[in-house]
Amino acid sequence: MKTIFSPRHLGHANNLELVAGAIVPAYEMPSRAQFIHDRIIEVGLGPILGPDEHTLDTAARVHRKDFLDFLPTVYPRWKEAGRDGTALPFTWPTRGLRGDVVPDFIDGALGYYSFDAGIGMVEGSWDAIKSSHDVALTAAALVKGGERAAYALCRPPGHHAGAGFMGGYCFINNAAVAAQWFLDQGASRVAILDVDYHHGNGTQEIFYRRKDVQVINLHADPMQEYPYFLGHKDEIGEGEGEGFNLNYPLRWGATFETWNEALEDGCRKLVDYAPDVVVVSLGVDTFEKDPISKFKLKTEDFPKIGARIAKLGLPTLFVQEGGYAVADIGVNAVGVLQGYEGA
Ligand code: SP5
Ligand code: ZN
Repeated sequence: MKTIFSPRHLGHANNLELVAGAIVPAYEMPSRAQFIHDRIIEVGLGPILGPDEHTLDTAARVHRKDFLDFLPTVYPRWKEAGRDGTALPFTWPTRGLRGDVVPDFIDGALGYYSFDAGIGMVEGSWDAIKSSHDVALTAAALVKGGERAAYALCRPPGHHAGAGFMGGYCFINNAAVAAQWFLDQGASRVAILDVDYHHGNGTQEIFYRRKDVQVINLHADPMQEYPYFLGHKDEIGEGEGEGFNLNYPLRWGATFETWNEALEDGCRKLVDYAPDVVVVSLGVDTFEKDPISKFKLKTEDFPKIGARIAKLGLPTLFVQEGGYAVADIGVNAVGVLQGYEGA
């Protein structure tokens, strides 16, 4: 399997986030991608290639134009305000506040275009975000070109980013952009299978009223876990999209056995949908040693996930999302891909 990867992710570094009452170094750090990169070489998964430059035209079909225009301006405006370090929001337009006016000053605009403080940006962040987007589209083109599967080693990840907001380490929704690109290239239906520990709220929001993209999410129950405000079972899609959004919320402590039952059910629904291509939002933060998660998957379980996905018999694009047990992330993420290849 070919991997698409860009060293430009390295510019998105040394940023901070707000967790458990403290400002801490962001869990979403550059070494994550480097560990995966090195593991690919170690096991000889296949060639690692750089991305081609892509315009943001496809992104503009799943994101709001004003949001895409805003992203590259964040850090320049942060500096204009006389700051350095990490650009972070601290005020959000919740119920009872105006959600329809973008404040002029950067602090207000950051709150307007985000839903949490997990989106710290530094000087090199925009370039990394753009490269991650390019990585996803370049890998998508490999699949469209006839590869059975391809791996987009994206960093930063994307599945929490909605049409008009960032959050949860995510800025551009790489998987959603890739899905839209497949449709624009002639696919009739695309399924997105999100196996990250956290609910892919952004992906759900983007496609909630659409039937051309089926969104299947396995994740920690939002009653207990981030992102808290989306990901319940009764969210099934709306209008034309009704029935095309499937959520499998699982309680803290879920083992592979429990998790795998949800995967099986999701795979059956996916096969019924008969998509032309599958986009896998591949988070490995379901791992038992993940520092911010509470599922119990073991290293030996990840290849089984890949093998099950291979059994779908569909062209597959893997898009990297979360996973924060940095020392194990390479073995686990590449384990999924090896499981796919071996099946
Ligand atoms: C892409 C992705 O996986 N994003 C995840 C964003 C999670 N942000 C919230 C983290 C909350 C961590 N709380 C537990 C702290 C344990 N020390
Ligand atoms: Zn996650």
